Amino acid sequence: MVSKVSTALVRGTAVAVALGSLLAVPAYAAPLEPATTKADAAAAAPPAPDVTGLWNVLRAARRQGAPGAMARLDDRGSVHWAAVGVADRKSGRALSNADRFRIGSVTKIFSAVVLLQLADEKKLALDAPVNRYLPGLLPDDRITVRHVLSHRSGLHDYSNDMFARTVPGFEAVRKKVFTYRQLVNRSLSKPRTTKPGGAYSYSNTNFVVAGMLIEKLTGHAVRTEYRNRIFEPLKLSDTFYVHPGTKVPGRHARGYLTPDTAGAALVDATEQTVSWAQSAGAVISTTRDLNLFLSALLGGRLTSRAQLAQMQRWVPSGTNQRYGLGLRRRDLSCGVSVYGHTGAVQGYYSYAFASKDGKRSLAALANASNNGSVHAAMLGTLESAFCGKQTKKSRSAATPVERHEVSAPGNPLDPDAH
Ligand code: REX
Repeated sequence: MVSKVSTALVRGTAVAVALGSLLAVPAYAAPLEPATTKADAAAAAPPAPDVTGLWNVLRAARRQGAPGAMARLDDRGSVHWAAVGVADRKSGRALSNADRFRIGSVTKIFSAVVLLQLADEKKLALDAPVNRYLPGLLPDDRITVRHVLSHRSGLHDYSNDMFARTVPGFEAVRKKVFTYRQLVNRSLSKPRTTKPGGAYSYSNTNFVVAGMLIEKLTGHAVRTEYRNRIFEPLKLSDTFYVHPGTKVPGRHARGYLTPDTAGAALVDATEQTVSWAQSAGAVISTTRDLNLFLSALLGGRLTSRAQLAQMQRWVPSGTNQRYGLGLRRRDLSCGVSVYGHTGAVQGYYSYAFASKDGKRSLAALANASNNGSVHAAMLGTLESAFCGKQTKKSRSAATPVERHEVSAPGNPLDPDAH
């Protein structure tokens, strides 16, 4: 818990809480790697954070077009937080770390945790075919639960087609309610991208299948399992799954989607069902709750050690990146690795990462999306939080943007954004 707050760092427009286009996907070979590497060891004791740098990153994200940007860093009992810009462009209310927001694919960690708990309870085998639990769902009996959770199933990502045109694609589904099966059927209407267990190929379909597995194995909606297994035990009181409700409950940041046409007005995307993502991306949370969640996960308080190790069997997923089971690893420019997920749903770019031992965690938000320059800037929060102060030269070696960490037409990536 919070024992000390660095008040010197609480400044700027925002206020803090109570204490407390996708780029083309390269083909990667997908051999499983050992769970622990040299980089993991370095991550256990990261350099002191650069909080001034963190503020600068948030300001850079604003300059790139985000209405607001914020971050919260929890470091062995110290809390640093920072926020710039607005939560609501109409009212002009300042963004605050107390604001709830849509976390997009950070949801995938929650879904994976539920399934790993079910594996702990011997109700699920990671190497069993998905079709053992959901007979006839997938067209290939060789696709296993592990393949799905590591994006190696080859199931086409239906959201690529859905959002090929960003604003019309979004408006077409904003109020829609999909069944899981409808989303899987959309995927199955397209050829698969790899053979079962082949290369990493990111697809939201995988985590829709994960949601179906949770419902089938427990007999409950994912909302119930998230709540009983994670939200309530960890006292994540600002974390919700409201699908198919369209509102973010309570105090929240509004989310602004950047149209593909340069210069077009931002679209307020706050209200939507997020039914297109559900167990792949529909959770709502805060920076505080995300830090609590990742610290608990990496600290071994949500699964057995054995399942946490399964979660961290990595496959290459991009430059300086690996994917485990619903978990990303990013290898930063200073040699430290961090563990968590990025998120992108319309209007919200989110970031939730922690050190190997979970004792340092960083959650950040920009209330913009479909803006690659904002995203590239926000990745700098990880460098500041886990690499500390660096020379300009070492920063220029920072990790580049990956697929599904999105670049928008008309918004070229800004190499200086860090
Ligand atoms: C959906 C389109 C992108 C967003 C997507 N998001 O697949 C998942 C996610 C849920 O959070 N992925 C993250 C839209 C990044 C991850 O897995 O790390 N883009 C937008 C477009 C582009 O419509 N045409 O930026 O809001």
